[in-house]
Amino acid sequence: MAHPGLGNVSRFKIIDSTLREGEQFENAFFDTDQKIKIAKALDDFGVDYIELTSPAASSKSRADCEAICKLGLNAKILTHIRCHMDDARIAVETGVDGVNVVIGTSSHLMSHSHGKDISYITKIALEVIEFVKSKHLEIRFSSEDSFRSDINDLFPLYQAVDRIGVNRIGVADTVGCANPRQVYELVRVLRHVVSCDIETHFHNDSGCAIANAFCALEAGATHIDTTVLGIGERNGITPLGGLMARMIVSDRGYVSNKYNLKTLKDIEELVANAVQIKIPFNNYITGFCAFSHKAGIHTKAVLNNPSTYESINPADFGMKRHIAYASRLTGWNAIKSRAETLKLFMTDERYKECTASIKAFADVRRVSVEEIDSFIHAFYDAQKLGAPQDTLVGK
Ligand code: AKG
Repeated sequence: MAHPGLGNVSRFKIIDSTLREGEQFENAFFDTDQKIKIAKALDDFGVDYIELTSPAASSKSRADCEAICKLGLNAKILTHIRCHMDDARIAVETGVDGVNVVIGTSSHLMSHSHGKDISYITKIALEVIEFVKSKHLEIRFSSEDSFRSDINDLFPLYQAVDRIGVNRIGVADTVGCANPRQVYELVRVLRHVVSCDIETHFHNDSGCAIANAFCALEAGATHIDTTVLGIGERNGITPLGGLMARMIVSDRGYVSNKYNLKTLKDIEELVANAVQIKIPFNNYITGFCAFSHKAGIHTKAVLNNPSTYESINPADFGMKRHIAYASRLTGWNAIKSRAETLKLFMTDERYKECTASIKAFADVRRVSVEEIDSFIHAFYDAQKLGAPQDTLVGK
């Protein structure tokens, strides 16, 4: 149950929709085996809900939904359907724990998609909700394109479904146009308009999907929709890993006790392989340079205390930080650290001389880690033999 007036940054739930919204990603085709692996991995990670494609979409979708329901996962299984009795009748037969119902409420969708007006929407919503409730399943009602919908339509509709005991209402930024302030305002008011839980779904077209999810929680939303790597229609929705990155900075205890964070990379690789994409270099947490430090000023401080330039501890996610030392920006502390790792101990003066030579070398062209390691070795050996240091530059 929600706590009106208080943010839910420390008690949110995740509805992962990789197997629904994610199936709408351009490259996605999940066979049954892949869906089961992904569902199990998400369950192991600890997501609260797994949302599946409507069983009305195709016969395979229905069979896969039934198969996943039989796995006996800890996560609750939802299926996502149109606000239509035909879909609802199929959904309740699949073994799901709950049904996520959606219908467009913006003038764009009412005019150009389903063609129904708000009084029809209210009537059919109530009918579908009563029906699903009569089967003792969880039911959520969402207004697609909420941020371009008229609040004079939206609020009475939400109130009507709340009155008959819907478990959650859904707020969806279907076209990714909302900004964090708008999200905060809408959810804050809604928090006082309905007593049920509030689920939110943010597309990332304008780059606000994570920030919007965070602001929704601050304003009192209870559930956030995610997908692994953010895959979904167009450029997708709030990514699971990105949400974890945001939330662990706000409440490390809640996030690290509740979710099995060390499995994030494996889940992302599983999904990336299934949809034939590479994990982006700048991906939250798992991107190849997410915990790399390069400039001399940064590496010196991080070697002293990582919190100087890290807001997230990579170890929380089973990741490692990386000190880059093969560049013209390298500082002597990084070279000293590397030399000590190689068991090549020198005086600080020597490390500084070695660094000056390395910087001169790396100023000319791109250099590799192996080259710098041999350089440190040569410098170490030469100093033992008493060779002049400047003879080493560029060798
Ligand atoms: C969207 O509006 O983008 C959806 O995918 C549906 C979201 C919902 O059911 O709340």
